[in-house]
Amino acid sequence: MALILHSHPLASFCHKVLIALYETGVPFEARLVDLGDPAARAEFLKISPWGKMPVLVDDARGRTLFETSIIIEYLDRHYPAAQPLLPVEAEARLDVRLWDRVFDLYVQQPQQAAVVAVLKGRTEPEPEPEAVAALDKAYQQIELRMAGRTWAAGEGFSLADCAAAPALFYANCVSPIALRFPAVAAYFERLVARPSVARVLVEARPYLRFFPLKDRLEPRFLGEGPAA
Ligand SMILES: N[C@@H](CCC(=O)N[C@@H](CS)C(=O)NCC(=O)O)C(=O)O
Repeated sequence: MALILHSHPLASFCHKVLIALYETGVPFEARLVDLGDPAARAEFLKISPWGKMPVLVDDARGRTLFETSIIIEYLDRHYPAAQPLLPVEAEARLDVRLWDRVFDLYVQQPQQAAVVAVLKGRTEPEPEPEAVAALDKAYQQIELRMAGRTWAAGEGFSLADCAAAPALFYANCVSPIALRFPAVAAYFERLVARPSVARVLVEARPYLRFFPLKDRLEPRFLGEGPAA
């Protein structure tokens, strides 16, 4: 198969690219990376200089790509969805890229740091207060942004929403969104109802029991309630 995604079904940045792949509908092979296995890690480091997932290999075009925003921009250019994930018009494109950065840097990063701290037993069972405060600050900005909007940037589902879905999904376990941030909560519901996102979350289900904050996941995401 021309496209190979080296990834893990639990990893939030892998979800971001999987969502984009399902939006485009392009066929690809998902190869599971087990960074806990020294041999697999050594092999992975040959294609991922910083050892970060996911990595997309496009044999047909002779390219190996890392960094999720770049991978999605590449997919948008060479394997486009019915609706582009990055608008063609420069100002609209800038807006999409801005909100992609907001979700990666101000939501993904603190949630990842909090989850890693729990994983390493530094803060169990409560996430670090610094991470919770950083997320709440981000939620305040997203709340202002999402008032009256359907998607994070532009009219359609975009790269920014690919970034938002996994970021908010895991951040919600570190600092719950509902009640305090109604526009963010409503946006989150639109995201998890999107078929590409719902598919990624269903595929992640068998692995969610390994998520360090699994007790904070809503039962519906574990397949124990109404489907996500
Ligand atoms: N900025 C990177 C972040 C990727 C990233 O942090 N991936 C995580 C999985 S969600 C990872 O590979 N972690 C493994 C590690 O840091 O050892 C991107 O957008 O691709």
